[in-house]
Amino acid sequence: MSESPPGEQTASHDQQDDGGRVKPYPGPAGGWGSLKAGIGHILNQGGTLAAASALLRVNQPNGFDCPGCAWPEPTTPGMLEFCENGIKAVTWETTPKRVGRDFFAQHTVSSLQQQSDRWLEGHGRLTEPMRYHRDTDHYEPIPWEAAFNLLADRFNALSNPNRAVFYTSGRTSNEAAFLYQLFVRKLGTNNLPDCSNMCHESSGVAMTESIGTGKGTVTIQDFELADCILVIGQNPGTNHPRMLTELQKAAKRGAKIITLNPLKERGLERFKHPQHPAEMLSPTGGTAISSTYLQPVVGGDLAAIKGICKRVIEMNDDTGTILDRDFIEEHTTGFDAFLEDLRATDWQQIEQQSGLSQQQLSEVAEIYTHSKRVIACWAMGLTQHKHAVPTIQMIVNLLLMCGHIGKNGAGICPVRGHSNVQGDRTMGITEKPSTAFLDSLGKAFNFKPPREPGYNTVETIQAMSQGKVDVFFAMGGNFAAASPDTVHTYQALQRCGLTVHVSTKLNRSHTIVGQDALILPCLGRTESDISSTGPQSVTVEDSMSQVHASSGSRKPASPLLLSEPVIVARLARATFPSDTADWDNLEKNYNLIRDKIAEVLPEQFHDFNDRIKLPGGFYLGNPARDRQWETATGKALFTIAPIPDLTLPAGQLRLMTLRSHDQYNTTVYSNNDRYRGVSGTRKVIFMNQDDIAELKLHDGQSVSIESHFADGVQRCVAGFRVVTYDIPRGCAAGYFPELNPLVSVNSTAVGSHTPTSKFIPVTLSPSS
Ligand SMILES: Nc1nc2c(c(=O)[nH]1)N[C@H]1C(S)=C(S)[C@@H](COP(=O)(O)OP(=O)(O)OC[C@H]3O[C@@H](n4cnc5c(=O)[nH]c(N)nc54)[C@H](O)[C@@H]3O)O[C@H]1N2
Ligand SMILES: Nc1nc2c(c(=O)[nH]1)N[C@H]1C(S)=C(S)[C@@H](COP(=O)(O)OP(=O)(O)OC[C@H]3O[C@@H](n4cnc5c(=O)[nH]c(N)nc54)[C@H](O)[C@@H]3O)O[C@H]1N2
Ligand SMILES: [Mo]
Repeated sequence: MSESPPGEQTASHDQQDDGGRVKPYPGPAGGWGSLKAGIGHILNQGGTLAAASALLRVNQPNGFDCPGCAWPEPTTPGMLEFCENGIKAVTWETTPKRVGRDFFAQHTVSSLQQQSDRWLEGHGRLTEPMRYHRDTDHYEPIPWEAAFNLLADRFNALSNPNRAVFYTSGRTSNEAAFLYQLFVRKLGTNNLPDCSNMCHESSGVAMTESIGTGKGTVTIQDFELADCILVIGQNPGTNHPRMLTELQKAAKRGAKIITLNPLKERGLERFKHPQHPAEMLSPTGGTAISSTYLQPVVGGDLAAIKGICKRVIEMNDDTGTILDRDFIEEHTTGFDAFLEDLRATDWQQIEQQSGLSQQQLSEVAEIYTHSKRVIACWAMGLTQHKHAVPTIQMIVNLLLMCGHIGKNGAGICPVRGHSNVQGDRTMGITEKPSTAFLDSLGKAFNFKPPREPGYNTVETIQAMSQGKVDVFFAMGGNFAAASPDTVHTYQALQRCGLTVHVSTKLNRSHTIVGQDALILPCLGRTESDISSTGPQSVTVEDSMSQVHASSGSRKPASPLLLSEPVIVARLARATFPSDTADWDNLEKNYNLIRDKIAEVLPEQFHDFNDRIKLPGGFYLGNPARDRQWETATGKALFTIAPIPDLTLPAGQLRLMTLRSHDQYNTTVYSNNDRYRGVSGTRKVIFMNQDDIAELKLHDGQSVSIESHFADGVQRCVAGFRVVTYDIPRGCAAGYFPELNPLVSVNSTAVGSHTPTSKFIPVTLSPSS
């Protein structure tokens, strides 16, 4: 049996985790609850006026991009363009609390390991570079120059550049990401795993094969025209709250919103806009968002969507007018085989595997076929499954049948997570770069980039655990906590010679050290970045391919912080003293970085420095939106996939891991989850009351949870409270990252290698 990961022992004694209370939340999403929570959070972080003034610059033309999610800003932003969870992200960064050298002198790393994620990050901003000393078990200050020289020595001493790995989290700006991948490729490796590998990788793989682009085809304006919006496996009320504004406008206009989600998520039921006074004062319970709300079983979406497609065909058989025959003829291939496969699929199998009835799915097909402009949105509820890629491709099939890609008001919309995760990929943060990108990069910087593909996140963990990695370097994020298989991942990181984290705040990953370890503290989004040539701004790309500038204005949390681009440039100068790239000037003037980006990616980034001056920035374009299909056949592809049999042995449940309303990935703001009615604890497992009874458990009981994967490794967590919830039978839910010890690193989505953190087969037993 695997032992509890560090932090686990005290998480239950954490003064904030008091065992918890559960009381259903009666209100709509947003509303007064949201306003109260936002203000409460500002006060809790001890920043009153400072945080409030920073908020006035969120998502404004001359301000900074909200470090929350990747949902785009409207073309003419209102004065307050942020949400409750944006407030949390901003105040978390602008906190007056500091983790200085005294803090590290006080706490050994072993003692920090015992603290919860929330305790670690809650201590505030990092202030100076630190190096781990194994003999004292403390982090101690190290000057920047010494840190860069140490890194340069390690990089130059590698027996093979592929023995170093460079992770990126999606908050990193375009400029930092571009320099970072350049440095890494000059070193000679494509080992550039990123958080996308655990996130929307499945969407990219699926869409690239089907329609020739890995990015969504819609823009924010399309939401104003759509008459039907599907929201599948996504919880926007918590994770993309500003999306509710668009959904609310659509619902008020009479557009149909169809939700597929095993859980009843409050934001998809009702919403009251906290920044609209008239609405706030009205006694009604807000706007109803979903016109149809179906609760498939966890993992049942491929079957459900295939059922909808099948019904569309049946309806077309009756009338002959439903399919867009001209579109299918001109723009697609594979339709006949797709049709044949749908006809051969029987309803009984669809019902069994989706957990939905033929009638429920037929009703969706009815709405779909009566709509002129359809958008399909999704997020982690689809991407983190073994069959994620064919499931997303089935959504593409559904839209292609009636020509809903490449016209205004319609299209596909994978809603991204981190605020610049999409931009990082555009800048070349990927372990599998295209030949065209490498050719262009090599030409612009006069070198031969490595061609061999690198490690993705899961392969990184496996390589580290096999002793194949000497240096693990992370640009942001919290690799140890966010990755699957916590115990295994910790051991893997501990086998590295050196672990390095560029971070704003102390987190779990800093406590899981290699033989040697460094923490390099950096500026955050909200802070001013001033070089010898003047104030610098960076750029980001949102979920809908809009690129715009982001400029912080707050005084940095410490005078010793460096920006991410500067950290990379100095690292490169130390590592390659006679390199031909002009790192010195690139670091002083980010316009020069953007000129180089324009040189490497001229089609999308020509006149980059001029175009970011436009209000709202500029749109990168999307070939599929223009019905240019950059696929092998030059057409969009209908794909076929059998419905997987996901039946589990008796007694096992399908556990999905989710975000609470008060967290940003591994950053936990509080132990409350307002819309789900939980407060005071995160150690819960949401279950159907009939399953609770059948397993002879009771609500409020403390249980151990064990997962069951084909690799046979035993994985277990203890002390989780059973909570009765509106969730289909056989399904359960709980929070990430507390449940990550249960996710097998060996269970990944076919084709995208994304860990299957939304489908964990588990059994429960009463905790002793
Ligand atoms: N405030 C806040 N904002 C965030 C984040 C955050 O942690 N906090 N994280 C950011 C990041 S990186 C990301 S990727 C996004 C994540 O955004 P989401 O994908 O919305 O995040 P999750 O909490 O993982 O929620 C997944 C949703 O899918 C549903 N679901 C799970 N399994 C299935 C299934 O099999 N089928 C269907 N149909 N539904 C399913 C769950 O019930 C849940 O509603 O949010 C981003 N924005
Ligand atoms: N079981 C399970 N596991 C999951 C998921 C799930 O749904 N279930 N979701 C997956 C998904 S979608 C994602 S995206 C990953 C997230 O994985 P990561 O992106 O690696 O994790 P985060 O928690 O977002 O990273 C938080 C840390 O980023 C640092 N940080 C914040 N702002 C900045 C900045 O401006 N610069 C720098 N350098 N550092 C900064 C802070 O130190 C903070 O502690 O987790 C994945 N893991
Ligand atoms: Mo994500």
